Amino acid sequence: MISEHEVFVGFGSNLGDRRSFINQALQAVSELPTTSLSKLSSLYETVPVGYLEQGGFLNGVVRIQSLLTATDLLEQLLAIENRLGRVRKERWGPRTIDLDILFYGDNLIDEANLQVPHPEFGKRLFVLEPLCEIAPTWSHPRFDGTISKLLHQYQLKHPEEAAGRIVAAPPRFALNEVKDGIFY
Ligand code: A4P
Ligand code: MG
Repeated sequence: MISEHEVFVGFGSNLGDRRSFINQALQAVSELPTTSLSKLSSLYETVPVGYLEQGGFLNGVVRIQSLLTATDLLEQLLAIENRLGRVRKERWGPRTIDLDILFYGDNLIDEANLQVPHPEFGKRLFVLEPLCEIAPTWSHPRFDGTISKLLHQYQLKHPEEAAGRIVAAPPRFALNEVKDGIFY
Protein backbone atom coordinates (compact mmCIF):
# COMPACT_ATOMS: atom_id res chain seq x y z
CA MET A 1 0.00 0.00 0.00
CA ILE A 2 1.25 3.49 -0.80
CA SER A 3 1.01 5.65 2.26
CA GLU A 4 0.90 9.37 2.70
CA HIS A 5 3.84 11.08 4.30
CA GLU A 6 3.54 13.71 6.95
CA VAL A 7 6.00 16.41 5.99
CA PHE A 8 6.97 19.71 7.58
CA VAL A 9 8.21 22.46 5.30
CA GLY A 10 9.78 25.65 6.62
CA PHE A 11 9.42 28.79 4.55
CA GLY A 12 10.97 32.25 4.66
CA SER A 13 11.08 35.41 2.59
CA ASN A 14 13.03 38.65 2.99
CA LEU A 15 12.78 40.36 -0.40
CA GLY A 16 9.98 42.39 -1.98
CA ASP A 17 6.38 41.72 -0.99
CA ARG A 18 7.22 38.93 1.44
CA ARG A 19 3.67 38.00 2.32
CA SER A 20 2.68 37.73 -1.30
CA PHE A 21 5.64 35.46 -2.07
CA ILE A 22 4.67 33.25 0.86
CA ASN A 23 1.04 33.10 -0.25
CA GLN A 24 2.03 32.23 -3.80
CA ALA A 25 4.45 29.57 -2.61
CA LEU A 26 1.89 27.95 -0.31
CA GLN A 27 -0.72 28.02 -3.05
CA ALA A 28 1.74 26.30 -5.38
CA VAL A 29 2.59 23.66 -2.76
CA SER A 30 -1.11 22.96 -2.21
CA GLU A 31 -1.48 22.36 -5.97
CA LEU A 32 1.31 19.77 -6.19
CA PRO A 33 0.13 16.31 -7.24
CA THR A 34 -1.10 14.10 -4.37
CA THR A 35 -0.29 16.84 -1.89
CA SER A 36 -2.38 18.93 0.48
CA LEU A 37 -1.68 21.43 3.21
CA SER A 38 -2.93 20.30 6.58
CA LYS A 39 -1.69 22.89 9.05
CA LEU A 40 -0.12 26.32 8.82
CA SER A 41 1.66 28.36 11.43
CA SER A 42 1.33 32.08 11.89
CA LEU A 43 3.84 34.29 10.11
CA TYR A 44 6.76 35.46 12.23
CA GLU A 45 8.88 38.57 11.73
CA THR A 46 12.45 37.47 12.49
CA VAL A 47 15.93 39.02 12.40
CA PRO A 48 18.38 37.57 9.85
CA VAL A 49 20.60 34.75 11.07
CA GLY A 50 23.95 33.87 9.50
CA TYR A 51 24.38 36.58 6.93
CA LEU A 52 23.36 39.69 8.83
CA GLU A 53 23.50 42.41 6.16
CA GLN A 54 20.05 41.74 4.78
CA GLY A 55 16.43 42.65 5.46
CA GLY A 56 14.21 41.03 8.07
CA PHE A 57 12.44 37.75 7.32
CA LEU A 58 8.92 36.52 7.45
CA ASN A 59 9.05 32.87 8.49
CA GLY A 60 6.60 30.08 9.08
CA VAL A 61 6.08 26.33 8.86
CA VAL A 62 3.47 24.31 7.02
CA ARG A 63 2.54 20.67 7.53
CA ILE A 64 1.63 18.81 4.38
CA GLN A 65 0.41 15.34 3.52
CA SER A 66 1.91 13.96 0.33
CA LEU A 67 2.51 10.82 -1.66
CA LEU A 68 5.53 12.38 -3.36
CA THR A 69 8.91 10.90 -2.57
CA ALA A 70 11.27 13.22 -0.71
CA THR A 71 13.39 13.64 -3.83
CA ASP A 72 10.38 14.51 -5.98
CA LEU A 73 9.11 16.91 -3.35
CA LEU A 74 12.49 18.66 -3.16
CA GLU A 75 12.54 19.00 -6.93
CA GLN A 76 9.06 20.53 -6.88
CA LEU A 77 9.94 22.94 -4.08
CA LEU A 78 13.07 24.09 -5.93
CA ALA A 79 10.94 24.63 -9.04
CA ILE A 80 8.50 26.76 -7.03
CA GLU A 81 11.42 28.80 -5.63
CA ASN A 82 12.71 29.36 -9.15
CA ARG A 83 9.28 30.34 -10.48
CA LEU A 84 9.00 32.93 -7.72
CA GLY A 85 12.22 34.56 -8.81
CA ARG A 86 14.67 33.09 -6.35
CA VAL A 87 18.22 33.90 -7.40
CA ARG A 88 20.98 32.13 -5.50
CA LYS A 89 24.02 34.30 -4.80
CA GLU A 90 25.48 33.87 -1.35
CA ARG A 91 24.55 31.02 0.94
CA TRP A 92 22.04 32.24 3.53
CA GLY A 93 21.62 35.45 1.47
CA PRO A 94 18.39 37.32 0.66
CA ARG A 95 15.62 35.40 -1.05
CA THR A 96 12.09 35.92 -2.36
CA ILE A 97 11.22 32.50 -0.99
CA ASP A 98 13.06 29.63 0.67
CA LEU A 99 11.34 26.28 1.07
CA ASP A 100 13.12 23.72 3.23
CA ILE A 101 12.03 20.18 4.03
CA LEU A 102 12.38 20.02 7.80
CA PHE A 103 10.97 16.54 8.37
CA TYR A 104 9.71 13.84 6.06
CA GLY A 105 7.84 11.57 8.44
CA ASP A 106 10.28 9.61 10.57
CA ASN A 107 12.80 9.31 7.75
CA LEU A 108 16.48 10.03 7.92
CA ILE A 109 17.83 11.09 4.54
CA ASP A 110 21.48 11.78 3.87
CA GLU A 111 22.05 12.30 0.18
CA ALA A 112 24.28 14.75 -1.65
CA ASN A 113 21.45 17.18 -2.39
CA LEU A 114 19.02 16.34 0.41
CA GLN A 115 19.47 15.96 4.13
CA VAL A 116 16.41 15.40 6.33
CA PRO A 117 15.87 16.38 9.07
CA HIS A 118 17.19 19.71 7.77
CA PRO A 119 20.74 19.98 9.19
CA GLU A 120 20.24 23.48 10.61
CA PHE A 121 16.85 22.68 12.10
CA GLY A 122 17.73 22.62 15.81
CA LYS A 123 19.83 25.79 15.54
CA ARG A 124 17.11 27.99 14.12
CA LEU A 125 14.68 29.78 16.38
CA PHE A 126 12.90 31.04 13.26
CA VAL A 127 12.03 27.39 12.53
CA LEU A 128 11.52 26.06 16.06
CA GLU A 129 8.97 28.69 17.05
CA PRO A 130 6.49 28.26 14.19
CA LEU A 131 7.01 24.50 14.24
CA CYS A 132 6.21 24.41 17.93
CA GLU A 133 3.04 26.39 17.26
CA ILE A 134 1.66 23.69 14.96
CA ALA A 135 3.37 20.53 16.25
CA PRO A 136 4.48 20.90 19.89
CA THR A 137 4.29 17.17 20.57
CA TRP A 138 5.97 16.01 17.36
CA SER A 139 9.18 14.06 17.88
CA HIS A 140 11.71 12.49 15.56
CA PRO A 141 14.03 9.57 16.35
CA ARG A 142 17.05 11.79 15.61
CA PHE A 143 16.17 14.17 18.47
CA ASP A 144 15.65 13.61 22.13
CA GLY A 145 12.17 14.86 23.04
CA THR A 146 9.34 16.83 21.54
CA ILE A 147 9.56 20.04 19.53
CA SER A 148 8.26 21.89 22.55
CA LYS A 149 11.14 20.54 24.64
CA LEU A 150 13.71 21.36 21.95
CA LEU A 151 12.41 24.93 21.73
CA HIS A 152 12.54 25.29 25.50
CA GLN A 153 16.11 23.98 25.61
CA TYR A 154 17.11 26.35 22.81
CA GLN A 155 15.66 29.34 24.64
CA LEU A 156 17.48 28.40 27.86
CA LYS A 157 20.74 28.20 25.93
CA HIS A 158 20.21 31.45 24.01
CA PRO A 159 18.36 33.77 26.39
CA GLU A 160 19.64 36.81 24.49
CA GLU A 161 18.04 35.83 21.19
CA ALA A 162 14.86 37.77 20.44
CA ALA A 163 11.79 35.66 19.82
CA GLY A 164 10.08 36.07 16.47
CA ARG A 165 7.11 38.40 16.51
CA ILE A 166 3.85 37.04 15.18
CA VAL A 167 2.70 39.48 12.51
CA ALA A 168 -0.07 37.55 10.81
CA ALA A 169 -2.40 34.70 11.47
CA PRO A 170 -2.00 31.68 9.19
CA PRO A 171 -3.10 32.48 5.64
CA ARG A 172 -6.50 30.86 5.22
CA PHE A 173 -6.80 30.51 1.47
CA ALA A 174 -5.35 27.09 0.88
CA LEU A 175 -6.91 25.34 3.79
CA ASN A 176 -9.95 24.27 1.84
CA GLU A 177 -7.44 21.72 0.57
CA VAL A 178 -7.35 20.18 4.02
CA LYS A 179 -8.53 16.60 3.86
CA ASP A 180 -9.16 15.72 7.46
CA GLY A 181 -11.11 18.89 8.11
CA ILE A 182 -9.54 19.45 11.48
CA PHE A 183 -7.70 22.69 11.00
CA TYR A 184 -8.90 26.28 11.00
N1 A4P B 1 19.07 20.74 0.55
C1 A4P B 1 19.61 19.78 1.32
N2 A4P B 1 18.74 19.39 2.26
C2 A4P B 1 17.60 20.12 2.07
C3 A4P B 1 16.34 20.16 2.72
N3 A4P B 1 16.07 19.36 3.79
N4 A4P B 1 15.39 21.01 2.24
C4 A4P B 1 19.79 21.33 -0.57
C5 A4P B 1 15.66 21.82 1.18
N5 A4P B 1 16.85 21.84 0.52
C6 A4P B 1 17.81 20.99 0.96
O1 A4P B 1 19.62 25.29 -0.61
C7 A4P B 1 20.73 24.74 -1.22
C8 A4P B 1 20.48 23.27 -1.44
O2 A4P B 1 20.22 22.63 -0.22
C9 A4P B 1 19.28 22.90 -2.28
O3 A4P B 1 19.54 22.97 -3.65
C10 A4P B 1 18.99 21.46 -1.85
O4 A4P B 1 19.54 20.53 -2.77
P1 A4P B 1 19.33 26.81 -0.77
O5 A4P B 1 17.89 27.01 -0.39
O6 A4P B 1 19.80 27.31 -2.08
O7 A4P B 1 20.34 27.45 0.26
P2 A4P B 1 20.08 28.20 1.58
O8 A4P B 1 18.62 28.31 1.88
O9 A4P B 1 20.86 29.48 1.51
O10 A4P B 1 20.74 27.23 2.58
P3 A4P B 1 20.04 26.46 3.74
O11 A4P B 1 21.06 25.52 4.29
O12 A4P B 1 18.69 25.94 3.36
O13 A4P B 1 19.91 27.64 4.73
P4 A4P B 1 18.78 27.89 5.76
O14 A4P B 1 19.04 27.15 6.99
O15 A4P B 1 17.45 27.82 5.13
O16 A4P B 1 19.18 29.37 6.05
N6 A4P B 1 17.33 34.18 8.95
C11 A4P B 1 16.01 34.28 9.26
N7 A4P B 1 15.59 35.07 10.25
N8 A4P B 1 15.08 33.53 8.57
C12 A4P B 1 15.42 32.69 7.56
O17 A4P B 1 14.54 32.05 6.95
N9 A4P B 1 17.24 31.67 6.29
C13 A4P B 1 18.50 31.52 6.06
C14 A4P B 1 18.90 30.40 5.18
C15 A4P B 1 19.54 32.31 6.73
N10 A4P B 1 19.03 33.22 7.70
C16 A4P B 1 17.73 33.33 7.96
C17 A4P B 1 16.80 32.55 7.23
MG1 MG C 1 16.95 26.50 1.64
